[in-house]
Amino acid sequence: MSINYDDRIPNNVNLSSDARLQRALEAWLPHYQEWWKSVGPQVFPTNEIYLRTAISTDAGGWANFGYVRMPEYRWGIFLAAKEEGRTIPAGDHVGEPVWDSVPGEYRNTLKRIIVTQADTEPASVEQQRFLANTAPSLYDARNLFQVNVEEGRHLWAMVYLLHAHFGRDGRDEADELLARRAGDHDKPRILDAFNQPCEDWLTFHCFTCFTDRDGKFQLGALAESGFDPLSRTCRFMLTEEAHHLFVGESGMERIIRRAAQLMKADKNEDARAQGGIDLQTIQRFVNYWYCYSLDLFGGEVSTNAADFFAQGLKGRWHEAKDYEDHKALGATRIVKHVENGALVDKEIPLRNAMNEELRDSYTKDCERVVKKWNAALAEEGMTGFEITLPSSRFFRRQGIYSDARFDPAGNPISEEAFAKKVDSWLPTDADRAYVKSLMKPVYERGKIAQYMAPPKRTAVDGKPFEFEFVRVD
Ligand code: BYC
Repeated sequence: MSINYDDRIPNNVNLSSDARLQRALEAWLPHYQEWWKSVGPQVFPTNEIYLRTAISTDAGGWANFGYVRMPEYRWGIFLAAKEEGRTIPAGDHVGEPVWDSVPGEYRNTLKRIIVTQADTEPASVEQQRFLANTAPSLYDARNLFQVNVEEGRHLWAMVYLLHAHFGRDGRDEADELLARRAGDHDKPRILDAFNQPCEDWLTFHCFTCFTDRDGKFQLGALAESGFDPLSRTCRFMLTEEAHHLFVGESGMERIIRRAAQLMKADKNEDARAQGGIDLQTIQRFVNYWYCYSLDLFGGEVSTNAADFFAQGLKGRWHEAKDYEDHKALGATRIVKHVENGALVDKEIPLRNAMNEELRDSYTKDCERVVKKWNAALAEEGMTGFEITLPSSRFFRRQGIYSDARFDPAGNPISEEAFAKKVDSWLPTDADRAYVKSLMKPVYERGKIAQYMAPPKRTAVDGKPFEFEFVRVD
C-alpha cells in the first residue's frame, strides 16, 4: 500500500483514476490550507520541524522522519490495505460481505457518524493553536506539531469519505467542517469537549491523554464498521493515534513526576513554592478532562447506539476478535439510574447500552494509565498520594447522570453538598490562573520548563531530548 506523492493530494486510493473526485478534492485543498494558516499553530509556522510523514501504510512505512515546514506537510488520503473476504463484524448483517459503497438505507446515519468524527479533528487543531507560544521545550513543541498535522490528515481522511461516497451532501458537509470553529458562540464544533479551551500544557496533556483516547475507542468501533472504506480509514488512523496517546500519557507522567520531585525539594512539601504544579491541582484537571471525555461516548441508554450497532455501522472495541455473540440480541446489561435521589439498577437491552460498553473499554484503558502514573509517584518516593479516576457518574453533562449531582466516588449528593466541595474536585479559576502563570516558552535546545520533567525516552525516531526537534533560526 505505498503512497503516491506525485499527485497534488498524496494518496493510496488511486485518486487520479477518478477525475471528478480528484478535481473536487483539489478544489477543497486551498480552503483547507487557508484554514490551517488562520487557525493552525501560531509560532514556528514556517520553521523546519522534525516530523514523521507516512510513505506507505505498511508496518515499516508510516513513520518516515525528516524536517518539514508545516505548511508544506503533505496531507493525504491513506487507507489500510483491503482485507479480502472481510465480512460485516456485528449487528443484523453479521457475516454478510462488507459494503464498498454506502448502503442506501443507512446513508444519513453513516454520514452523521462520519461528520461527527471528522468535526473533532480540525476542532483539536483550533483548540491547540496558541500552545506552542508557551511550549515547555522544543521537544514538546514538536510533539504538539506532530499531533496537529496528523489531526489535519485525519480530517482529510474523513473528507475523502464524504466526497467519494456522499455526493453533493458530502461536499457541503466537507465545506461546513472548515466553517465551524472550536468554542465559537455561533458556529461551535459538534461535541462539547471540542469547544473547551486548551490554553495551557497541563490541559493539553490531559486532552491528549483522555480526549484523544476517546478517539482511539471511537475509531476502534468504526474500524469494526461494515462500511469497508470507513473501517480501512480508521484502521490506519489508529496507527497514528498511538503516538498522540503517548504524548498525553507521558506528558502527564512528566508533570506528576516533577511535582513529586519539587515537593521533596521543598521544606513544606509545596510543589507550587518550587514553581511546579501540585498534585491536588493535577487531580482536579484529571477529573475535569476525564469526565468531559466520558461524555464523548454519548448517553448510557441510547437508541442511536442500538441502531448504529444493529445496522453494522459501528461495533464494540475489538468486536471481531474478542466477542462471540455479534448480534447482542436478547442480552441485557444493568445500568444504574437515579430515582428519587437514590441509585437503582435497571436492566437494559444490550444494544441500547452499546455506548456504555465502549465507555467501559475506555475506562479500563484509563485505569491502566493512572496505575503507571502512580508507579512513577512511588518511584519518586511519594507514598501519601495517588491520582484516581472519578466515577463515571461524576460531573457529567450527557446521559442519565447529567441531571443529578454526584461526588467523585459516584454517590448521589445534593446541589448544596456539591457546591460546598466543588472547588476541591474541579479546577478553580485560581488553579487555572496559577497554571497559566507558569506558561513561559522554553525554546533552547535541551532545556525544559520547571514544572515538567524531561522525558526518559522521546519515542521520536530514537532521538535524544537534546535533539534539534525544531530549527529555531
Ligand atoms: N457533546 O444517543 P446519544 C477524536 C448528542 S474523538 C454534544 O446519547 P449517541 C479525537 C448526540 O449527538 C472521537 N452532544 O449519543 C480526539 C445526540 O444528538 P441528536 C470522535 C452530544 O448518538 C482528540 C444526542 O446528544 N468520534 O477522534 O449514541 C483529538 C443524544 O445522543 C455528546 C465520534 O464521536 C457530546 N459529548 O452517541 C482529535 C464517533 N454526546 O441526535 C480527534 C462518531 C452525545 O439528539 N460519533 N451528544 O441531535 C458517534 O458515534 C456518536 O455520535 C456519539 C454520540 C458517540 C458521539
